[in-house]
Amino acid sequence: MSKLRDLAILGGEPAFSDSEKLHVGRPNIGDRASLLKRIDRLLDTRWLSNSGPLEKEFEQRLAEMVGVKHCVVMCNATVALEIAIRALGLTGEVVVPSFTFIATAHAARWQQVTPVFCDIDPRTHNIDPAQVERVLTPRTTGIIGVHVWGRPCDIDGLAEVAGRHDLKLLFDSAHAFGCSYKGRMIGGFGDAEVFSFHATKFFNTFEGGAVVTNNDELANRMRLMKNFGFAGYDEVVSIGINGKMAEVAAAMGLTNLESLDEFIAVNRRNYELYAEGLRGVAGVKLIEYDRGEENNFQYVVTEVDEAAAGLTRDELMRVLLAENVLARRYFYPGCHRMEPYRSDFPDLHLPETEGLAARVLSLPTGQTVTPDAVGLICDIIRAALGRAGEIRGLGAPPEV
Ligand code: T4K
Repeated sequence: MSKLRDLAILGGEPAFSDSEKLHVGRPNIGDRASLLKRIDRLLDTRWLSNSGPLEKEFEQRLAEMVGVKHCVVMCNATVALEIAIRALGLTGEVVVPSFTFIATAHAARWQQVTPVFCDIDPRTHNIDPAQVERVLTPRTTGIIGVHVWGRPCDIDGLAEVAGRHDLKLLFDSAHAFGCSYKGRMIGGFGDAEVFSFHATKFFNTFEGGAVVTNNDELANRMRLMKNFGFAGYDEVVSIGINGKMAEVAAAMGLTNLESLDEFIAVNRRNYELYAEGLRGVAGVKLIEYDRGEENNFQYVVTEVDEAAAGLTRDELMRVLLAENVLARRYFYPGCHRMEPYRSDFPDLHLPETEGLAARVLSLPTGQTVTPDAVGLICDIIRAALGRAGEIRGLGAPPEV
């Protein structure tokens, strides 16, 4: 890592070399010895999948942590969402925010349920219950709330709308493992909640996900669904799919649980350093977390205001890319602007979602990002804004 001399976009050396490239979503990895010991054991016993002992232990640990009756772990969160959608009996239309990862919408659509997009509250980045109410139709059977960046959405507001219209309420909690809402851990709200343990999440099982719920019957149905509908060795009682988690993934999960507090502490440290480094930088605003709640701080998200910063979000992102800082513009351009939804709803305009999708820039954090690296990234941002005129003078940069 070199000190920042001249910005790479203006002809200087990149602050980070190719081998030091910083990514958003670089995996956190817990204690290797502990992981390898578990893998050795599972290889010795030759029990690799299908409700193995590690999967059971992992489910139990997660349910205890979150404070729910049932945790059903799965191969990833997208399949977990699909299974939850199907097990809840959602049909017709479900209301989802457009400002989310495409998997939220695709999971519904893959189950032949139409995702109907609604706008967000620009202050929280989350689905807005008042906007949900506007897009309900007689075909609506449910709402999928998303806790974007791990910041809980207005759960009470959504529950109120769902209750009044007799709708199911599912949460895509892919970002919110380890977070709380009004003092209760995320996971116990609505009819069910879905976590992602994908490699890029702060807590990962390589690939993985889970549905958590307090509903016994729903949990049973999902357990059958994730295992082809098998109720016994030779007895299939319903249609199902293969949504199982491999034992090696559960081994990673159990190992990473042992380092969960450390992962959160590192994220928190980096978040605080970014906050300090970007303090007073006009036009680059870091999102805030409610300090009265549990947070995982896994996303360091800024909003770039072109008028105040002198650069657009995309211009600033190109400056960072040139320095080998792979910042990401999640969730640009919004699900409703991606196929097949763009063709399904060609006239749909969601002003808050579209405005936010043009401002948001996510910065690297996690185990692989050191305090020095955070300092350097903040220096790059400050330098870029200080030389906005020259950067703009470079003309229209190529599309990223
Ligand atoms: N709902 C929400 C709200 C979600 O955010 C997600 C997933 C889901 C549902 C579905 O969960 P899963 O079915 O995946 O369990 C990434 C992840 O693939 C995706 O899981 C995540 N959200 C989303 C926000 O981010 P991409 O397209 O950004 O991935 P990619 O390949 O560009 O990787 C991101 C960065 O991470 C890259 O710079 C490279 C780095 N990376 C990635 C992997 C996989 C590594 O350094 N090592 C790795 O092993 O989607």
